[in-house]
Amino acid sequence: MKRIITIQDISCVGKCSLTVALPIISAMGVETAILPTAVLSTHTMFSGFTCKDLTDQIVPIAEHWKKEKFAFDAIYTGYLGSFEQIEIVSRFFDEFKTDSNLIVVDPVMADNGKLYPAFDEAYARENTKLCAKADLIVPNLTEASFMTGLPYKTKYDRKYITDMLDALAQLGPKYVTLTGVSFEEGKIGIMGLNTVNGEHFEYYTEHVPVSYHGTGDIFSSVVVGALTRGRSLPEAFRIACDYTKETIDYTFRHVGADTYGVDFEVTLPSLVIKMQ
Ligand code: PXL
Repeated sequence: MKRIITIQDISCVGKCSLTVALPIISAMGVETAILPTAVLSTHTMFSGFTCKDLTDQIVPIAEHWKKEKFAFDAIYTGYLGSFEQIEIVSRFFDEFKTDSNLIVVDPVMADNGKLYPAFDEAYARENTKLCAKADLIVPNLTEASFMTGLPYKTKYDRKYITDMLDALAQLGPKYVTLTGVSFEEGKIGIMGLNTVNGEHFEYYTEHVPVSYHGTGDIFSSVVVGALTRGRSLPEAFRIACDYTKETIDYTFRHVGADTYGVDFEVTLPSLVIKMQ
């Protein structure tokens, strides 16, 4: 069985980061090892959340894994909490990178033109160092704009997106994909660039006009699961776009569904079928 390691926080309530990566990637038939970077009572969009930083645990855990000779088919990072964590995770990449495994960095730090409460622009610049070591990065437009210095726009043309992809490629990853791209009212999706062959790929679904927390983490988890199971890049993004759209749609249509995160628990069987 393939095994991945995902490095991000545990937000105990709030359906994001590890509480979605673990069930989703496991359901895709991939062993999901976790390295929790912090324990929060909720994600940071709730006020008054508690946070226990676990930075001092990362190196001893990694050293133990080295002794045990554990290897990972993919290393997937999401929300990280500090400059120090970026530095330590960057060294983790050096230790656990092999010729055949895949490093996927989701530089979680911003959305809708704004940085999340815990971050500033210097943190965004620091994240570019992690992206430089990745095989694949999956920022949204806001994160891409903070990392490249290009302006954030809500109305744009294809040139704006391809320029953004080129600027992200300059950071160093092999494959770059922008999420939340929309050229047409009612449609949303991804556009990516394979820097090895210079080809672009893109995929769009219907845009359900609502926004839920944690959907980016669900999307990235599905991409990592599908790639680890041997799907091609365009296929992995198609599965992730379709599943994320379906899950947002289900949540939107069901009165009483929690509004802080989507009801991925209900749609997981459909993801399992997509992977057959
Ligand atoms: O979904 C991204 C995320 C993950 N973890 C924490 C967060 C957020 C977004 O706000 O606060 C702690």
